[in-house]
Amino acid sequence: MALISPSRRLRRTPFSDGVEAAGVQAYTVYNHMFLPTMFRSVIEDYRHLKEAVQIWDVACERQVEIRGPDAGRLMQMLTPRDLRGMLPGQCYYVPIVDETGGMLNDPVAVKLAEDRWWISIADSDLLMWVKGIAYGYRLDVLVDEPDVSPLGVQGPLADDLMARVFGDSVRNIRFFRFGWFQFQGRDMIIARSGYSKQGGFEIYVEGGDIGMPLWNALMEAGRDLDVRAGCPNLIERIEAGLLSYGNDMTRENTPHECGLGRFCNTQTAIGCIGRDALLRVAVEGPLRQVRPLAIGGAPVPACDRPWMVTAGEKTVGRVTSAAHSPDFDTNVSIAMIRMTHWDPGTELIVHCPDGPREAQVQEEFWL
Ligand code: THG
Repeated sequence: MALISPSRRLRRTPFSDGVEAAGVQAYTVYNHMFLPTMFRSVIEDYRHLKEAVQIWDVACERQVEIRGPDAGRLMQMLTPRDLRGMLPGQCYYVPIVDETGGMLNDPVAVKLAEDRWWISIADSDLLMWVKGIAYGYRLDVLVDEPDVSPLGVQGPLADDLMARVFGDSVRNIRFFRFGWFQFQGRDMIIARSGYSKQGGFEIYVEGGDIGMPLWNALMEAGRDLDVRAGCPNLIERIEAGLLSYGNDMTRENTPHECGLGRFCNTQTAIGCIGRDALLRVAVEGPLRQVRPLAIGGAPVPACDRPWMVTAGEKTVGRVTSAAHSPDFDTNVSIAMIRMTHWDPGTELIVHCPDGPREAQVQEEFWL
C-alpha cells in the first residue's frame, strides 16, 4: 500500500514521538488523528495485551468539553441514557442519536462537575452537532475541544504499573469511575476504563507538553513488567464485543440494533433528542441486531467493507468486523443480523472476499 502524506489536517498526538520510537507498523485515522493499529503483529500484540501491560496512544478519543449552567441539560438532550443519577467522578457509556434515533457516536461521558462535562468521542465530528444544538437552543454553555489526550494503560499488570507511577491509591478506582492524581505537579484524571476487556485505566492528559514525560515515566517504571507500546487490538475487541463506530454501526442504526438498548432509558430521559423515534423502536423492538458470528475456514482477511450474510437465497445481514482468534481457534466477527436468523446456533453463509464460508450465530461474545 502507498504511504499517507502528512499534513496539518492529519493530526499527530502528544505521544506520537513515543509511538514512533516503539516501532509502530500501522496506523488508522480516527477523529482526523493518527491511531496506531499494530506494533509487532496483531497476533503478538494480542498475546502481550492479555499477559502483560501496554501503553496506548488513544489521544484520538478527543474530548468535547461542555461548560456552563446548562451543561447538564445539554448532556441529557444529547443522549437517551438517563443521567439523573450520575455523580461527578463517574463515567457513562452513552449512545448519542439524531432526531430519527440514528447513532451519531457512542462516547464515554465524563462528569467533572455539575457544570463541566467531557464527551470522549468515537470517530465522528460530534463537536459540530453539540455546538449546533447549544446554539440553536440558546443554551448557556461553552462547547470546545480542550487540549486533553487520553492515554490508555491496559492489560492484567496495569494496576501494578500505575501504582508505581501514581501511588497505590489508583488501585481503588472502581470501574467507570475516575479520580484526580498528580504527575510532576500536574493534575490528571485517571479512570478505570478502556477499549479492552483486559482491565486497565485511561489517563486524561491535559496539556500536550506533559505527554512524552508521562509516556517515558510509564515505560521506565514498567521495564520489568515487560510494558510495551500497544493499541486497541482488532482480535481482542471483537472477542469482547466492543463496537467500533463507523464500522459496526452508523447513522443508519438505532442503539437497539447495536445492542445498546441497555444504555437507553428513553422513558425517563426527558428532553433527549430522538426520544419519540426511540420510544417507537423500544415498543416494536429492532428488526435486526448486532450478533457475534463465528466464521469457519482459514484466517479471514481484513473486513474493509461489509460482507453479505445469507441463508439460502436470502440476504439476512452483514459482517462488519472480523479477525482470526488464536485463543478461540475460529474467526470471530461482529455482524448485523435480521431477526429471522439471529437465534444462537443459526447456520449462515458469510460471503468473504475469497468466497463463501459457513458461519454460526453465537450465544454471546467470546470475552
Ligand atoms: N474510552 C474513552 N473514550 C472512547 C473510547 C474508550 N471514545 C471512543 C470509543 N472508545 C467509544 N466507544 C466505546 C465502546 C465501548 C466502551 C467504551 C467506549 C466500553 N464498553 C464496556 C462494555 O461494553 O462492556 C463497558 C460499558 C459499561 O458497562 O458502561 O468500555 O474506550 N475514554
